[in-house]
Amino acid sequence: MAQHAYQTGSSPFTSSDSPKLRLSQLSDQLSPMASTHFDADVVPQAPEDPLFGLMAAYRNDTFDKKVDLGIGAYRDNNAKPWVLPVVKKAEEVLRNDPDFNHEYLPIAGLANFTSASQKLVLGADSPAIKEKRVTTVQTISGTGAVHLGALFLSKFYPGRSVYFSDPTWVNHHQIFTNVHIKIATYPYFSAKTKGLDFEGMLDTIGKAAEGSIVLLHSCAHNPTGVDPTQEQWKEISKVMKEKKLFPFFDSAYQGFASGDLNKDAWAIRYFIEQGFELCIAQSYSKNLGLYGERAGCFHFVTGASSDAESTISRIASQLAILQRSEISNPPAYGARVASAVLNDEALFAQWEEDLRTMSGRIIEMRDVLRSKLDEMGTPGTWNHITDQIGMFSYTGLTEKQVLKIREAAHVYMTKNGRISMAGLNTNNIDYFAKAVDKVVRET
Ligand code: PLA
Repeated sequence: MAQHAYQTGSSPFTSSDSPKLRLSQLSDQLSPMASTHFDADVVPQAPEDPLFGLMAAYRNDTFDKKVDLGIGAYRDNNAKPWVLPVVKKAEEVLRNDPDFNHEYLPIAGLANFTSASQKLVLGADSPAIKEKRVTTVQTISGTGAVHLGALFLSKFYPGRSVYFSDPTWVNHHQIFTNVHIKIATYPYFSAKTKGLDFEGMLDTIGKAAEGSIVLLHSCAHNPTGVDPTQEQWKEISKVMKEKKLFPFFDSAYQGFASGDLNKDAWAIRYFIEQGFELCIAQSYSKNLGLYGERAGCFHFVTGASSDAESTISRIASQLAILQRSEISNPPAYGARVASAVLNDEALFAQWEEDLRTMSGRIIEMRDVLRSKLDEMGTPGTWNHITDQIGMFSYTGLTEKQVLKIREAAHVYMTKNGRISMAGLNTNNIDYFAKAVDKVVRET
């Protein structure tokens, strides 16, 4: 144990010393004996998180016309966060429930939330649910689900690499690196067409080592807004089956892409029909607007077999151990809100309407932005704005242009040229389109 060399009794410095001097004197006195084995020099300064750093920069900007197109959080037409009407109703139900309390949830989470979440993503009549081949753990939203899945795979599926789309949500890299899974990438975005590089994707996936993990965005790909068509998903599935690859679906935007919860889950359900064993990270941040409540699930689905039920029980038991050591048990409030919505027919119908409101407004903003750029004859092609889907558009603006538009017009977007479409509205879209036009012509 480190020993302390504090002098007791008299003060080691006089009252006229400056606080800075006093501190340095004190540290001189302490340093010879207070040293531990911890070498602070091994801790380098880490860079600020680019996305949360961007949010802070936006907040500190006092310009009245500033535009926030950074983080993927829905905003209404007044650029304000939107509490979904269905969430307000569900919260009222909770408030009036005499049994509402703040007890711990079980390790695997709120049971009627996790079971309803399985149905939401896999479909109510999913054979995997009927055959009891699915296990679900409530997580710290989508991020926690990706992490729990990665941790589980690092322990029970070791030595495999994970393949990410290039580009992908940046946090995927950090999460899998933290659990020491090797990372590879497959081509995804074609800079030329600003659409899917389907051939490149299939080619690389087809060459991956058997058993590799392939991370797929089930819909509304982040950051590109480019999704495979159903025909393309079928081909991806075929190649992955041949190579015995393991799909890891990140489902952070179900209902947000098309406004239709079933349509947005199509790829996952198709892969399960094809007999894949797979896992899913599911988030309610965007589709229920529960960002800060951290509501989500991790699902593991095994293939059909006579001992599937026993396999799934063993997997569930191990996930529970991991969960217990990581977070003990998940946060309750968001899961209770989501559960109230998922398990009530009238609230569910209201939710579907709210989803159509959000996705509809985003689609409308895509149309308006594209026609404004076309009308101004802004150099380049802009069809990708309306071809892309979901929360984001990958504009094709270069890093230089992104920095310029921030400096000159106070428009905030990530350096890769991604914009959160929800940050646009009828009040700022004209300003934004003109700023894009200017930066494209000048930079
Ligand atoms: N997966 C993908 C593909 C995401 O885009 C995000 C969030 C998550 C998981 C995690 O979200 P959750 O933990 O809140 O469920 N992406 C955001 C925010 C919206 C972020 O980076 O944390 C984004 O702006 O990219």
